[in-house]
Amino acid sequence: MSPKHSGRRRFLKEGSAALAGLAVESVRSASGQTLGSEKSEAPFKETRAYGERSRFENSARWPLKPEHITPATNPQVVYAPSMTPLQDLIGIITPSGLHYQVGPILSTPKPDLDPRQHRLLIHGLVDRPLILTMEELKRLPSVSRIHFLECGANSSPAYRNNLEFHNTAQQQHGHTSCSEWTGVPLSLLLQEAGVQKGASWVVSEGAEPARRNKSMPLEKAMDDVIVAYGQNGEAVRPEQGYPVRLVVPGWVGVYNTKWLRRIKLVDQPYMVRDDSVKYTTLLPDGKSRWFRFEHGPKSVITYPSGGHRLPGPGFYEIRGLAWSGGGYVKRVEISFDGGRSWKDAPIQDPVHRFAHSRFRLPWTWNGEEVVIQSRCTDERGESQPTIAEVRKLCGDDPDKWQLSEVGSFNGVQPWRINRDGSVDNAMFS
Ligand SMILES: Nc1nc2c(c(=O)[nH]1)N[C@H]1C(S)=C(S)[C@@H](COP(=O)(O)O)O[C@H]1N2
Ligand SMILES: [Mo]
Repeated sequence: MSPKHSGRRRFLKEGSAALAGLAVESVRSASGQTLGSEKSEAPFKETRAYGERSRFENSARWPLKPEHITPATNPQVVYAPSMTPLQDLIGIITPSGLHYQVGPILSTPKPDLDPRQHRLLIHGLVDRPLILTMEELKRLPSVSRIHFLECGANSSPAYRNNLEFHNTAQQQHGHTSCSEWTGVPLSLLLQEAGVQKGASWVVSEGAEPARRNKSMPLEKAMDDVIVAYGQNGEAVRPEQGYPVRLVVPGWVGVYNTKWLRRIKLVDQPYMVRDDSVKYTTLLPDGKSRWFRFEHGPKSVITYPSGGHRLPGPGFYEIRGLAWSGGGYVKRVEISFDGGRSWKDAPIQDPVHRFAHSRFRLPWTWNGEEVVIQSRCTDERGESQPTIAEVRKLCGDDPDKWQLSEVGSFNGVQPWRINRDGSVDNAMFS
């Protein structure tokens, strides 16, 4: 029996009682009420040209208010709604309006680039420097791929200082999102420009006033990087780098330069500001690690997760997202006993490389306190460390939980379901 079907069959066996309960419940309440009226009470709004979600849907990026950020959580963060509500996502695509955001938009107005004026310059160690208009870029052969983005600071254990505001999947892990990106392979543009022999690194630069930039090795640039103008079937959103950005699959967010205006081929890492002053890891011996590349394997149960409240014992479908900078997610396991035993959770087909992948497992809650957690293994065979393993490696002080030679913190996320059905972040307790 394939894992895909075992879930459904198991539900039919274990869950029929629960569902029967639901059916009786709904018949009973329907008998006392009229069916929903088809007359709309909403004020009229013209949405025939471009639609919007139902007024009853209100999932939003977080933090919503400045008081959700305290110096204890992160003194660097300037207030702006930023993190994706992972617990509200359905499937594997993050709606563009809920994609997490990092950059100048958090403190200043977002760049407002006119695609007719915008140019992309490719120069440095190339035979034929190029200046491309957006129109020229869009005439070139293109690809569409589903990829996650994730900030290197995502899931930082330092967030524990304010658990009141770091109890949910969004608050603990919301600096990751997943879109279908469309654009031109960077390798094609570089071949067009003619890479010279001595070139080994690529510097990319954004068009915001600060001209944020970042270098990456030429090898990655020639592999699978996309110069993307499309996101989820339409133009890249202004917050995500309109009219064009880099998408660097599997690598830490900072490489994915938004509002892309310049690509320069050079013969060494350029030690631009974001290579050197920022985005470095201080090691115990006082030296800094300057370059971090791909994320490790990672997963989060999104239902039930911190902040949810289960109405009572009975059937639930455990749902979550798994992804890895190592490529495909190969396996997701779930533990219901504090990590002593693990059960495979089927992963939804098709699984995309460097993309959020959806796992689901039917489960019956007996009403007792329980800790649930998921563990991802990727195509390299790498697995997430459990918090017990993290403690063994890094000690008991979460400030020192620097797993990240590369990528963001990827320790296993435990959620505690309390007897009253409330769910809490159990990463630190
Ligand atoms: N031009 C520009 N590109 C940028 C940044 C920026 O500040 N300016 N931030 C980087 C960082 S740190 C991250 S995590 C990702 C976030 O992409 P997103 O805002 O589309 O989620 O963009 C990267 N690209
Ligand atoms: Mo980032």
